[in-house]
Amino acid sequence: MKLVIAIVNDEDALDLLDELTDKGFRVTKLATTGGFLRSGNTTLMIGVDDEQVKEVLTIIEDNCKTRHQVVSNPSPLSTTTGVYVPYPVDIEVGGATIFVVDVHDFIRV
Ligand code: 2BA
Repeated sequence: MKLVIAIVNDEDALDLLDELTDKGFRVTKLATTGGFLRSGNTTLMIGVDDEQVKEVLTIIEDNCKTRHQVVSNPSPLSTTTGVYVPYPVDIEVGGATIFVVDVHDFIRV
């Protein structure tokens, strides 16, 4: 058994959740925060049999879009004055960041 941990954009999360549950997968949704942007994202935990991993990855890929986001990054105006001015930086976020990990035990009581 595997645990698929998928970090996705909030805007993609509900459609993705719908498709996964419609197809019979069990999913846990967590409200999470990205360490870099410090903004909300969604983490889904999906426990599946080994042979179902490929189908889950395809569903995630179909539902999660890559986005460009402009963030304000403080940069030193001068190293001697220590004055910082924000400047815009374009970064690409997602579609999804996915970890697939082995499950040692799966227990439901
Ligand atoms: P954040 O940490 O908020 O990162 C959002 C986006 O900012 C990243 O998109 C990436 O494009 C950029 N970014 C992150 N760290 C950076 C850095 N040190 N320098 C330059 N740019 C940086 P994604 O790579 O698609 O990641 C989306 C979200 O997935 C992340 O949100 C984080 O919540 C999660 N994530 C990504 N890689 C991870 C990892 N190795 N471990 C745990 N969570 C991860």
